[in-house]
Amino acid sequence: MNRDAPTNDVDETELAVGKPKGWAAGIPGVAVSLLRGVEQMGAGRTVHTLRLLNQREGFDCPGCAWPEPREADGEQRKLAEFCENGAKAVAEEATKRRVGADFFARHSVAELAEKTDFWLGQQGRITEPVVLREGASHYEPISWDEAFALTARTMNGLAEPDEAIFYTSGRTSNEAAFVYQLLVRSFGTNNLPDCSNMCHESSGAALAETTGIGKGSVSLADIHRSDLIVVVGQNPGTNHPRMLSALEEAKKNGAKIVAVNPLPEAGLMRFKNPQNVRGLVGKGTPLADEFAQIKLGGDLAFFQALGHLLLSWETAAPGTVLDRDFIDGSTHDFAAYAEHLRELDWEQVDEATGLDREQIVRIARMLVDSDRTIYCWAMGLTQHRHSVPTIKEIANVALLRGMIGKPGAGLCPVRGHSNVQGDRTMGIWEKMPEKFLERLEDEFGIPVPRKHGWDTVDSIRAMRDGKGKVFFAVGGNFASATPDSELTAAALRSCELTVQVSTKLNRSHLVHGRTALILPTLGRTERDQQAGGEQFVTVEDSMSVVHSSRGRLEPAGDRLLSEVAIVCRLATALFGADHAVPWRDFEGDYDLIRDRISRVVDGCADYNARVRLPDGFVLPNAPRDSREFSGTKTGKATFTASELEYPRIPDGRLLLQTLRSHDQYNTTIYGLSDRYRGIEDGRRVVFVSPADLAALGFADGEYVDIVSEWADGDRRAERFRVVEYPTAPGCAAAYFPEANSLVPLDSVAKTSNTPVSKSILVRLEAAN
Ligand SMILES: Nc1nc2c(c(=O)[nH]1)N[C@H]1C(S)=C(S)[C@@H](COP(=O)(O)OP(=O)(O)OC[C@H]3O[C@@H](n4cnc5c(=O)[nH]c(N)nc54)[C@H](O)[C@@H]3O)O[C@H]1N2
Ligand SMILES: Nc1nc2c(c(=O)[nH]1)N[C@H]1C(S)=C(S)[C@@H](COP(=O)(O)OP(=O)(O)OC[C@H]3O[C@@H](n4cnc5c(=O)[nH]c(N)nc54)[C@H](O)[C@@H]3O)O[C@H]1N2
Ligand SMILES: [Mo]
Repeated sequence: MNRDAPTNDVDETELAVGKPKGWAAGIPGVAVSLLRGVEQMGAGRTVHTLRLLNQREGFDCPGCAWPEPREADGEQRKLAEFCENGAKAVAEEATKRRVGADFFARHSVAELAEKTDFWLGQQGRITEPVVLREGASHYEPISWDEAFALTARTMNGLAEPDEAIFYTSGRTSNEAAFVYQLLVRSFGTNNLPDCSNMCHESSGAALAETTGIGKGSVSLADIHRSDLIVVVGQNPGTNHPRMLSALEEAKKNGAKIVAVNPLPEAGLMRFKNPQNVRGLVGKGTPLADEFAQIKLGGDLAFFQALGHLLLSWETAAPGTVLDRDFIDGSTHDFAAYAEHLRELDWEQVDEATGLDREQIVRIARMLVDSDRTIYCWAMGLTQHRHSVPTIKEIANVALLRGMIGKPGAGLCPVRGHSNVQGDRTMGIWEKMPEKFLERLEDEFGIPVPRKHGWDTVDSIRAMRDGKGKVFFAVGGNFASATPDSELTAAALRSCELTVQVSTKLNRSHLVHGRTALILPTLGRTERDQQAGGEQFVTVEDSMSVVHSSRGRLEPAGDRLLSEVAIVCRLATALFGADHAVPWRDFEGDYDLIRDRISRVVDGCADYNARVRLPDGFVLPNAPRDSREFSGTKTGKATFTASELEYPRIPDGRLLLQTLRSHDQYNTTIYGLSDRYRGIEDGRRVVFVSPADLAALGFADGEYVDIVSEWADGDRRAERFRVVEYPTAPGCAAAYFPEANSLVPLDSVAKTSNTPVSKSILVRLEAAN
């Protein structure tokens, strides 16, 4: 096996297109996870590492935020509680390849900037802090002390704290997130954009209004117990593979599944569970009972149609459809919602969804026949102009039947990054509620700013306009993950200083400010040794379970610092040794940070003790725990009436969504294969339906430029291979981040300000 990084850049002339698959996981999944592990880590380390993944004594998977089974719910962890893509995520981090000072001496920044994201990520773990000095062509080593001094000097030299921006990606542990937001607020700003701004922000905004808490209301056990699961705008086979086991178990218990998606994703159709023999050699379990092949952005219309049908059936046969007790006792504004949906323009529903009316009626019937319905969704719903009203519409339909706050039922936004939900709980948000800020102020006796900070999109605008001058990122890959790649790159380049706390090389190291730092950090798999002994950290999964994670592997290098240590040392450089916050003590013993978390963060009392319980603890969630909605304005769950909106597609145009292949973790490209969709050895593809190809005069295999149209002009992404694919008519797809340059910065969801990455108006032009 070759453990060296590829020396050449990828050659996409090898790109091959085969038939899409109708099932997910099974033997190829197992084989791929082992192969990727052995390639990057060697055989012994692969077995050792995967054995600890998601086990109580081991570390939390750095992949997605899907929860583990809990004994408290009468459930058991499996011996191998991970999936193919989790194993890839671990292999990426536990790789034996290294990027040290010699690497940076060999490659200029200009040369590295020509490489693909795949190549960059494949070079291995960064092992020492490096600096790119103003005007220099290469990164060069710098001592940790000097790196912190340089950062502190630049930050302290700003005219005001609001000129600095502090980004977080969702892998950061609760402890690191807590000290990081404390540093940022001690410095005097709330400029804390995070990946969530581009991810589930729309879910948070919608749910805060309807149920009073911006999180989901189901547990893993609920999924197993439900009798109907509606999966909307989500591709679990690739992005949350362990969810397939949960869906399979629910099916075994008699549940039905409805999949709503413009693409017939393999993981929604049939699952071959690698954990059992039937799954490995047999046909597997069929999943979706109904597949509604909806058009991009048609979901608001779809859920209004469902709501309309339920309401009219109730009128026809009172007392048979709605959960009247729940509606009368626990909700608000039902009358206005019902009045709004009394009439429905079915022609608009037809145009918006592209679905058969009969299928919509069948699905509405399934809702009526179900006693325990769960609604799951992800990026297919959150990254549209009208995402917030769309998610509120799902809540409406759930409320009609009382499907919240009872076993086997509820709302389930399926989170992305493994600790994105925890970071928010710990205060990573540009607009944390007053209660949190007040407690922070009381706990530490420091003034905490109240003016809301910039989110991701506003941070880019601020840098573009010369108002944001220092950009600091704990994790992530801001330059690649954000919209309008060229504009964002120019914005980053205008900064005085950019600092990236990273594990691996990525585009954000090459799209840099006048001076740039790369600060290498420990990954979650690695042992974290501090003055007070070996440390563990804590994380929160998609279902609000908080638990510990302890790295076991030898660190990738002896100069790496933990994220907590980096934040604490920077704080000391910034504020001096006798600051109100005992940064040094925090660095030495994370229990001291957890003591503070228990006093500042809601629901975290007695944190140190409870995270040491074998399965951790579950954060309180009033809607789920007691059917209470104390977080809303009225103290009741809120029905909302929204105008029917959907994207219009002019003649000769397509709507483009940008999504993930099976072989990437966001901007980290594991490989060039999108197995389930039949793509091998390439990523610059655009999936188009046969009918659209015929209408537009293109054919499978041709090369096109994709041109997006926006009020301020066109944006072009060159040379994509056309792939004829069974997507909904009018709706095309290409991979993120290759297509990010097509997303206009100002194309954002109302209320949540999330970039509209799932409906970009484009035309195709023959490539030169
Ligand atoms: N292996 C792996 N795991 C991951 C990630 C990864 O990159 N790789 N990323 C992590 C992160 S941060 C996140 S947020 C999640 C993302 O998880 P997903 O949301 O599953 O990710 P996407 O690839 O963006 O897929 C969006 C899905 O929604 C569908 N869709 C798009 N637009 C619409 C629409 O208008 N209506 C409906 N009904 N469907 C639509 C698409 O066809 C696609 O199936 O996964 C997490 N897990
Ligand atoms: N067009 C389009 N754009 C999108 C999306 C889309 O669907 N379409 N999805 C959006 C979504 S849902 C999200 S969440 C964002 C993701 O945005 P980000 O979170 O910014 O991006 P990632 O690719 O997850 O970040 C990967 C980098 O994180 C670093 N890293 C990995 N592990 C660690 C660690 O333990 N510590 C530290 N410090 N660094 C680490 C590595 O250097 C790696 O290169 O992208 C968004 N952008
Ligand atoms: Mo995400």
